[in-house]
Amino acid sequence: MFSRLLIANRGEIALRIIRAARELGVKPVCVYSEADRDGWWLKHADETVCIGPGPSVDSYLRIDRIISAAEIANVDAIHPGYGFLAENAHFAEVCRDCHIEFIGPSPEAMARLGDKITCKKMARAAKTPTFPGSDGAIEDEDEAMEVAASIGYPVIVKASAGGGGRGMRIAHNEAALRSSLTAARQEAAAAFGNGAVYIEKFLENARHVEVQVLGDKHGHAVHLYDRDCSSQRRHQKLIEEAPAPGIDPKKRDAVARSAADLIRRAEYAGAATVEFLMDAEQNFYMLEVNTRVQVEHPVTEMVTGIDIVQASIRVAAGEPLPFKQRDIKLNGHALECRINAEDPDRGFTPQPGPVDRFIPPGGLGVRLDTHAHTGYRIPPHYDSMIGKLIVHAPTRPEAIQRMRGALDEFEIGPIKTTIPLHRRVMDQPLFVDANYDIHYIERMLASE
Ligand code: MV4
Repeated sequence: MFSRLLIANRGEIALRIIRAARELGVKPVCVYSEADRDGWWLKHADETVCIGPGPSVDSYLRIDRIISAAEIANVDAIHPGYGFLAENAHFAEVCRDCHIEFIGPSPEAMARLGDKITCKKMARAAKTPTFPGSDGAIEDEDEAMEVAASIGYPVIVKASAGGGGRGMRIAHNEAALRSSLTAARQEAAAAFGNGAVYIEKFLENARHVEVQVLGDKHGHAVHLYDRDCSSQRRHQKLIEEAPAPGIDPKKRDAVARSAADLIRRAEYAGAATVEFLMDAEQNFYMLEVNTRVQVEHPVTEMVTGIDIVQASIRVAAGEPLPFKQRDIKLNGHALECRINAEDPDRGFTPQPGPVDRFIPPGGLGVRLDTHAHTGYRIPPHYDSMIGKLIVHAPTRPEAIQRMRGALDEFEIGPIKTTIPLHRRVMDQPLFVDANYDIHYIERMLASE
């Protein structure tokens, strides 16, 4: 096991990684920006190194400064968390060149799965279900028309280097496809330096279901079942739950196993998430693979009892996965509400500034992952998520009831947060009946 671990991140995920490192007897080292100087997670690090001014381009995104900090602090590994450099294959490569273990996949595995076209090819080989569409990059307009004619409209044009909703266009007919293709190519080339695009059948009114996977360096991969992340607005998830409601047990097992097969074939070590869309008939289609630990990993931890962050550190240190697929059992239901410092009544505008009042909820089955507290000042430079409220209960209705209570106990002020929005969602019949899709939050907001 490592003796010292540098955390190249901030806020709640830095704290989450500190806790996992401590439990493994690994000494956490934190880098921080000038805007995070007073962050209380830093008090729990063995050593801290300032890496520059508040804006992330001058600090948390600076590979040179993070590597310098790693050398100064004499760490043997770096955990990137999520966001910032977590899915940057160049950063993973620099770590390797500097003989520092990157906690995550090899740069090669990251690049294979990060490129949507190679990822989809690997998925097809692993028998992970994918959307019908082009076999690889679209070469010319004629090919695009042929593919679209064979799968039928509507189709979606996606950038191979895109993801998370960037670089996509929907086309309902030939004329629209012609212009979408040109525009998508140009956008992708400008935004990602890679103009490769592909086409697939566009599915409306789907659910977003994703499978948590863990791989090690000894050729093993297991899945930790699924989460539903359909509760989102503009590709920002708001509520996640595990397991995904309304899936037949056989179907659940088959899809999850296919996700683990993909990760095994990619020779992937670490935590990964295989994203799918699911239609009303429970057909699954892979979207993309996230090569990092995700914000919503706690819901899976609650229903499986497995510490995903600890596991990611263990496998990076070369240990084999400490469990087999048959050891992994689902227990109860978990929900996560993202607590963002945003004003839902003003288009979700960020709310930086002082938190004068912060009264956290508690009790059986209530988990709060946060770096915020009374007296904390939210810096303007970063993501507005200041915490994640997670509940675990024997059944989904009990989890919803527990979440209602926890949201009622939770007080944050004077800044506005997403807490009142979550309270409304917990009383929405569509949510309570799990009768929702990827658009229902936006529909609910439009109808209010
Ligand atoms: C799709 C799709 C419908 N059909 N692909 C959006 C983010 C990126 N991961 C893929 N996305 C989508 N791909 C096909 N073939 C609809 C979306 C999509 C979406 C997916 C998940 C969660 C929210 C979404 C919101 C709009 C569109």
